[in-house]
Amino acid sequence: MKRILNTETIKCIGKSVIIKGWVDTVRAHGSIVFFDLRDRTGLLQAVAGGEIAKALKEEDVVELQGEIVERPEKMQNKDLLTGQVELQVKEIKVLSKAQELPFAIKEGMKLSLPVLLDFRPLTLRNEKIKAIFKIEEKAILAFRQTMEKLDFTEVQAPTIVPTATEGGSEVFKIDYYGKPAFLGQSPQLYKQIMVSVFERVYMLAHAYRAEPSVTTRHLSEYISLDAEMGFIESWEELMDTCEVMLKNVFSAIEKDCSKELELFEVSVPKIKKIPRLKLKKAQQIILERTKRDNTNEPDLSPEDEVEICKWSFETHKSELVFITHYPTKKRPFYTMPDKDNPEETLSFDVLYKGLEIITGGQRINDYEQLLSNVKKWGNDPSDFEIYLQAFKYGMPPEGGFALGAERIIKQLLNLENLREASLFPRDMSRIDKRLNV
Ligand code: AMO
Repeated sequence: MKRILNTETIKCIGKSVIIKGWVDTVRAHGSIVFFDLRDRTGLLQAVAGGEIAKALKEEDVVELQGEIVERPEKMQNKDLLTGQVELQVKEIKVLSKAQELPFAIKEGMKLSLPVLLDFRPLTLRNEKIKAIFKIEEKAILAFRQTMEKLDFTEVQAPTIVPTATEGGSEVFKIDYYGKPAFLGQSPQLYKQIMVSVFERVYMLAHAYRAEPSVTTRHLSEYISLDAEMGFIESWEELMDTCEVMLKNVFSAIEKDCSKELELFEVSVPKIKKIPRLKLKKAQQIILERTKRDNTNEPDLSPEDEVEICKWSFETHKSELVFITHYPTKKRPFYTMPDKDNPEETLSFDVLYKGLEIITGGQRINDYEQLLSNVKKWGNDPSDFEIYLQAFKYGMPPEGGFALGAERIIKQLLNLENLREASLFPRDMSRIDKRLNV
């Protein structure tokens, strides 16, 4: 007999079946044991007697043979997909015995963050924690499908690179055959090069940032969903593309992950037109609302990001907002200055419920201008030789953006810490094991 999945059992009343999975919860009633069996489709109640059943413990992996029967009306569980039936077990094969658990997996997100991460293989088995990554999978898939539909080509970028790209010192240096190299802070330079090949490209990249402090919004390694497009008519086209992508990502999550969203008691934002405002204007609004004067700052502080999102929601019913025209001196060398005011750039961030989830903008596509900026930003052009080649030999007006996968999920699900949205987070004090405790 071939194994069937738990959710298939509802069509098998009266039939003999084999199912396999993990023992989720065990409830002994005298000589009878009730337990839920978990497989990739969900839970199924099983009822068994005998010594093997009595010895079953949570997380044991078993193969069960038995008959699917309909539960009496008042014993049916409406909250469970298979709640109408149960398996009357005839034979139990233990495929793998689990050791005593350090905590009940049901505790899930109630566990402290260090425990959540120290026991990741176990805590990921929790229904709600698992849901985070089901939603993340859907977000990434929808990103990919949207870009494909918009005629972008998927490409892969190396992550061992000769130089930092995003400015700042947040870069991991590695020993590369006795020579210095770095882990890529972003696939930025490669996606730009690839515009000169395919016009429109996207990538699901891993990006590395040697963030010097532990915050709830930074990881040392994160998933960067990158897109870059050539022959743009205006830099606003980039924001239009972002909007389409976000709309698709959220509606795919809503369509395919309703059960998972319910666990978090959240719904996806309904995106129509995301408000767009210049950084200076945003700072003015924040000053008026809070009396906090950050009008001379080159960026928004975390509190300012929260405040401007509140404003966006109150005045435009939008949980997301574009902030544009960040100062030239604070953006990476490749960012296109606004020709009406070269102190500002044609760049943007998307903030969602108080946190930046996307950065993007138009790039400098003129070779001489780019070369001069590489030097102005204190870099050695020879480190950028391959990159600059693409511009030397013809690059159309272009731009793009990158979405932090963990960040959008954190914000959607109201998670307290970005680490909760990363399967195996890397931070200052952790590479699977704790480094400094
Ligand atoms: P930026 O550095 O703003 O821009 O990064 C883009 C997006 O990546 C996410 N992100 C992070 N997520 C988790 N941990 C971090 N340490 C971290 N750093 C960044 C954020 C952010 O919005 N090359 C440009 C993008 C572009 O212009 O196309 C870049 O990397 O969601």
